[in-house]
Order: sequence, then C-alpha cells, then structure tokens
Amino acid sequence: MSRYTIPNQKSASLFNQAKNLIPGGVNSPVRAFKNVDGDPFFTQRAQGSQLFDVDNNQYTDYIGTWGPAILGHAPDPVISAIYEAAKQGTSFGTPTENEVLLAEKVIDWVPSVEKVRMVSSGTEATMSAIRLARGYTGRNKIIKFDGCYHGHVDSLLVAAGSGALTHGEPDSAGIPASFAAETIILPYNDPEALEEAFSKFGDQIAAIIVESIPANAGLVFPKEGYLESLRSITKKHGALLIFDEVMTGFRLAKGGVQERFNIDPDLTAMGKVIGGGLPVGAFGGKAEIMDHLAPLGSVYQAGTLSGNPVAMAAGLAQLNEMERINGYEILEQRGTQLASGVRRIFADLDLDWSINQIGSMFCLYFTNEEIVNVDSVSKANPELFTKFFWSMLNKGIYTAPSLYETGFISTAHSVEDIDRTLDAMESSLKSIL
Ligand code: KE4
Repeated sequence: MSRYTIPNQKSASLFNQAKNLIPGGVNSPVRAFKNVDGDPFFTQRAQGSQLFDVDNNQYTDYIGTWGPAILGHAPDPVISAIYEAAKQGTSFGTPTENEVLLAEKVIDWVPSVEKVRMVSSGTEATMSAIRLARGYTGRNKIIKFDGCYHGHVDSLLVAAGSGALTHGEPDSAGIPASFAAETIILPYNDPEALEEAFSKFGDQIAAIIVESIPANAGLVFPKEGYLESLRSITKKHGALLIFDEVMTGFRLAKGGVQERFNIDPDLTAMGKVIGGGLPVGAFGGKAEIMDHLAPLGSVYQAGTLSGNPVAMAAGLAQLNEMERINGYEILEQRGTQLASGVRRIFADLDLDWSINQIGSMFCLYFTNEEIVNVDSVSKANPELFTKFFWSMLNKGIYTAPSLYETGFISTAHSVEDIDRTLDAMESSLKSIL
C-alpha cells in the first residue's frame, strides 16, 4: 500500500527498476525510507530550499542531502565554480592550486587544525583519523559512544550492549570480532563510565572519537562540562581526542562545535559542507600528529580522487558564499524561528514532547523523556513519528525519514518557508493524534 496521497507513479516504477539493479534500490541505506515503512521518492532536480521529484511534486527540504546543502540546492556561486573548474579538466592526480586554497580556508576557520588532508567521504576521514591516532600513539583501543555514527568504518560499526563499559559487538555482518574487540563502547554523557574505561585500559587507549554533538541518534546535547571532560581525560592518559565534525563542521559555526564550545581536539574529521555537494571529506589537526602521515611519516593513507580540483572549487565557493552572506547569522535566526514555533505548537496541543535545536540542526522527539543519549531517543513513539513523516511529506514538507536522523535548515529557507512548515506541522499533529 503506497503511503503517498500525491502522484508517485514514476518514483514507484523507478524504485522497482532500481531494486533489481542496486541492493535495496539505493546507494545508501537511509535513503530507502525503511525507518518510516514506505518507499522513497526519486528527485528530479532541486533549487534553494526546494526539491522536485520525478512526479513533479515539490517539497521544502529539511534534509539538505544529509548536511552538505547549507546554502540550499544549486547555489549559483557553487554551480559556476564547478562549471569553471570542470572546463579545465576534472582530475589530474597531481597537486593543484584549489587544494592549497581549500586547505588554507579550513585551517583558517577551524581553530585546532594546523594541517589537513583531503579525502572523498566522511567515512574515509574518520577511518584515517583513527589509523593516524593508533600509529601516532602506538596503541590499539578506541573509545566511541553508543549511538554515535562515524561512517561505515569496520572498527566503528560497533554498537554496545546497553549500559556501562562493554567491548563492542559488531553492528554489521562482515566485521571480525577481533576488530570489534579493540573498540570500547561507552554510554554518552556518562562521566563515570569514562573514568572506569580509562582506569581499566588507560595506557592502551589510542583515542576517543566522538560526534562533537551526536546527531545520528537524534540530536543529543553534551551535558555541562562533558566535552571538557573528554579533553582532560585524554590529555591525562596520553590518548588523542578526535572530534567527528563531518555533520557539524562549517555548519554550527565557521569553526564548528569546537569553536562554539571552545574545545581543542587533537584531530577533527570533516566532510559534507566542505564539498559543496561533491564527494569531499577531510581530517586535520596538530601538525606534529598530521606529519606522521605518508609520505612524511609511517601512517599510510591515500586516495585517487582526494583533493579533486572540481570538488575543491565547489567547497571553496560554498564556504566563501557562507562568509559573504553572513550565513551563520541567517541559520541561527531560522533555527530559532522553527524551534520556538514547534514549542508553541506542542504547548497549544498540550503535548509534553520536545525539540532539540542548535543553529540549523534540529530534531523533534515524540516523547516526554529528557534526551540525554540514544536510549532516551529510542523512547520516542515510532508509529506517531511515521504518521507525522508521511503527513508532512504529502503536504510538501520533507523531514527526516528516521527518528534517529537530524533535520537541517539552509540559508535558502525563507521566513515564509518556516512559517508554512509550522502550519503543516500543526495540522499534521492534529490529524495523527
Ligand atoms: P559519509 O561517509 O557518509 O560521507 O560520512 C560518514 C559520517 C561520518 N560522521 C558523521 C557524524 C556522519 O553523520 C556521517 C554520515 N551521516 C549520514 C547521515 N546520518 C549520511 C547519510 C547516509 O548514510 O546516506
């Protein structure tokens, strides 16, 4: 049974065709809309805050291709930068000026980054940062947090049993238990668990990797002093602190969460926004650590399309445009407008639910639980969430197709877009309750 009340024939036939050719019909699982028990639409084109699907439905887009579209879709400066760069050739496998220019910009914007290496995805960025941390410290164990997602890196696709310190169990088939054994999973926002891990394994721990603000299990805020405690305990035990800012970087501030919260990580994984919609990831940090990378040092890392000149041009144009239009101020305003509107609606409908919002990132929780980690997020009502998602989509508003995914606002979202979205939210909630 189709969940669509709007035309969906072309998407439906494309999806049937895709499923015979591509596993699940998608090139990335979250696109399959499995978490909302329906089939995905196929996008034809996009402009600004609007997506248009192959059946000519129009949606106000709050996914922004999962983060990269911070200026909205097809912003002129980015499109013309891609066009101009592509006319010179698309890839050379030699150094190019564009790599120097984007590296300079990243180092200028991100406080802790003294040197940076470009890769082609967020996964490559976190995978490389982990390897560098192990190579630099000579230690094997990595701490990650239950509910944090760092891309499909073998040793990080590991989810805890719930509760305190555990050795991770693989979260995916195909990952040897020996890989997972080197990954320690802790509950997020739990200082005691952190202390326990370091008292047991302190001198074996190469690094903590953490989503600077966890946004793959809903949007979870660090408790007061928690990020600072990660910084101090790693310093004390000679482990590195790796901030995964693939999602938050260049979005929550020019310098990401580390600028906003004044934390100084050793390494930072980046991606999404700095590719302007093209495949770019990056990892960077203290020069003394980064210089352990080949060809200078003993930690090998490479990539045919790393620093691709067209992708570099797109990323550079995107960052320059954010600076030119004072984009971070716009995002703060739109985010506040949405969050206060949602809170008013919840209050008017006498719902004790919540929304977490910081800058242009937000997540609604259909539960009255205080949201402190992935367990509290799991208490949200999945049936209501699914009904809400489809009610909104059929009204032309595309929100996160999973209660574990965060929504994104772009500088292209107008005040009117947000007002219209709030009206749709109010009528959707009334219709599903
Ligand atoms: P990619 O390899 O997908 O470029 O980046 C992996 C990654 C790393 N770190 C964080 C904090 C991330 O959020 C991601 C990827 N985010 C997901 C959305 N939750 C990408 C969407 C998808 O998997 O298709």
